[in-house]
Amino acid sequence: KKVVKKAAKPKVADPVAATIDKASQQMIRRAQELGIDTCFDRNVTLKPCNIGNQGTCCKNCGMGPCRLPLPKDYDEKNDNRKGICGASANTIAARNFIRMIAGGAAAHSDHGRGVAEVFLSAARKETDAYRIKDTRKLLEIAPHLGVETTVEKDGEVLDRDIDEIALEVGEAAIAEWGKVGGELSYAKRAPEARYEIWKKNGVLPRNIDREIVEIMHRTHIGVDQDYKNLMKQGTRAAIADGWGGSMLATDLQDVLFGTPYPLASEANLGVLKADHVNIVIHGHEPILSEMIVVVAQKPEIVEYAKSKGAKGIQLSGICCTANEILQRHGVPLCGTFLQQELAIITGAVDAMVVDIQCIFQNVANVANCFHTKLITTHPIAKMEQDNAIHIEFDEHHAMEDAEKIVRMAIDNYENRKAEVMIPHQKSPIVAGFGVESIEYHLGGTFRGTYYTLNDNIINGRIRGIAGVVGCNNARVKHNEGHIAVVKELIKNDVIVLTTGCNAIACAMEGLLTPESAAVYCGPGLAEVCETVGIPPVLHLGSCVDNSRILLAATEVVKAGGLGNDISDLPVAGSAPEWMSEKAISIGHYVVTSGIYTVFGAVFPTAGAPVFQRYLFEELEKIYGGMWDFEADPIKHAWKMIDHIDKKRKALGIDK
Ligand code: CUV
Ligand code: SF4
Repeated sequence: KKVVKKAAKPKVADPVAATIDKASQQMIRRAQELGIDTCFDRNVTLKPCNIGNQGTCCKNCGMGPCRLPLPKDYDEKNDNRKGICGASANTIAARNFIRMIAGGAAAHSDHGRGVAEVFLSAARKETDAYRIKDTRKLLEIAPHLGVETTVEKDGEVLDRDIDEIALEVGEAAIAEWGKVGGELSYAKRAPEARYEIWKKNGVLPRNIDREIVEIMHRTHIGVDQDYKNLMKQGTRAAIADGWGGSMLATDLQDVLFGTPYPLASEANLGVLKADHVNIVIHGHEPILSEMIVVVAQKPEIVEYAKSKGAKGIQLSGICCTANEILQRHGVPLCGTFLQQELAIITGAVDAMVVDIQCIFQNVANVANCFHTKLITTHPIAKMEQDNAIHIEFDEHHAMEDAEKIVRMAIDNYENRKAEVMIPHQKSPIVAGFGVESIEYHLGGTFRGTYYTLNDNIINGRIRGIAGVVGCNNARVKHNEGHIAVVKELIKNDVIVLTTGCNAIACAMEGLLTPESAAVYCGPGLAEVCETVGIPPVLHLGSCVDNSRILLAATEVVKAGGLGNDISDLPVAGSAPEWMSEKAISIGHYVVTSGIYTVFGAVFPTAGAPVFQRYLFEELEKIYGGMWDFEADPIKHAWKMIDHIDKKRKALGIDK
């Protein structure tokens, strides 16, 4: 008898279970109607490997993969799991963990290096497109790189020439990646007590590249097989990222493009406009996107768009590039990491321009179903699909390259075919905060008046500070964790500093407006926000701008009254929906800078409980900060609040 099998209907995601965002739900449904798969559908069909998930699968040599899942009857005293070479579960999990740090630190730091190179060519006046814009910031960072800003002549102290300073800063900055001897210059920007802890524990970075290379060496088969010693190197590379590669990226970007100050904009897919040429910029480096912003505003380019029947050009961003051009120009946020495919599904994107990091290869496939041009721009980030157009962006012809890209998008406007469907959802936002503007908005200093941050923490109106950051992760409901954690924190008077995709999630939810304070905050935080007119959730920029959080914490320490190290502050960190290696590097430099940090979604060390306990408990004894994991967002927030209360008590400022 012939069995006729009905073709199984492809399994797809339930849009309402996949995301809390209505606009995204609509686009997931739309994609399914059109038969185009998105990450939400692939999450249903592609299940993660349970052993890899636990962090105990090793494939560092050709005898593996050696897989060491946690046994059901796990007994810590008799754990004799080992790989062919004898590597223990702790060794394997620690090696995997610090390789993630290496990946993350490399990504941030290579981004920083790219900025430093452009900075140097701007300082050498080799390019017209980039100039030293923010001289105040330049003068502020110069001393930290050993560059004098004044010169003594005949007993008189004179200001040095700005161009000379810029050149020396550029050269000193580049050297941070590979100098021979010495230590990371910016390590001394941390509070003195913090620097001493790093020094005592032998984790002061020598230079940025070396620490990453040494991770690759030490995790090769048969080298470092002591999880504590492996983590020391992980710490050194993470500090080199946070206080080095990332901080230099932020500083040099601020000098080149301007230090952000608060400005208004909008967020979510509804920022796309049906009657405009839509260019979506996605990735991380402002080097490219800054030029696109400039070109898209040129009158002749706008005229050109109009000549093709469009009303104008609408730029918007995805991922951290979005945060960069938002904070400096008010360009609206199109969406988070998980909305990159959905933006194209609208049928209204004439070009998606990408550079580096967090770009799904599948955007090329989705673009292929529409008229959308997918343009890669970076020599280290191309795609195999034929429809991906590569226009290499070079700082020496930056304007020409940007103009070519924008014109290509404009020319493509008339090719729109599929019915355009743009969700109407978008939220007003205020973004662009930083150390400078927090100080400015809260009394012009950190301590001494009714308005300042320190005084409000001491008097208890603000219970503490939380840094809530990081990615989205298709394994958990899009934005649910982000929003629940942040709302619980502000409800309990904890002010939130945000970056990355958490910042975009908060933006979409309307939490980045001063008006949201009255709706969502506890009475103390609401009072502060209403008095000074700031949102309870402050958008500090992209992932490399987590360095702004480190510096804000440092300023709070230096202003006094709250102990003498970052680990004394009522502060906690969180990444509710992390997924990238960069998030692990960030988490670890935050922890080793003295901040208790909770991750949601999954944690990649569950298969090695002893090693995990080292991260979650033992690290506190060394650094005053430690890791934790909590998938439930309310419990997650309360772990942070409890830690904040513990610190308040130790400071003697508990109510
Ligand atoms: Ni760099 S790293 S998903 S874009 S925050 Fe967003 Fe932020 Fe994570 Fe990527
Ligand atoms: Fe297995 Fe050791 Fe090779 Fe890892 S390094 S794959 S544990 S033999």
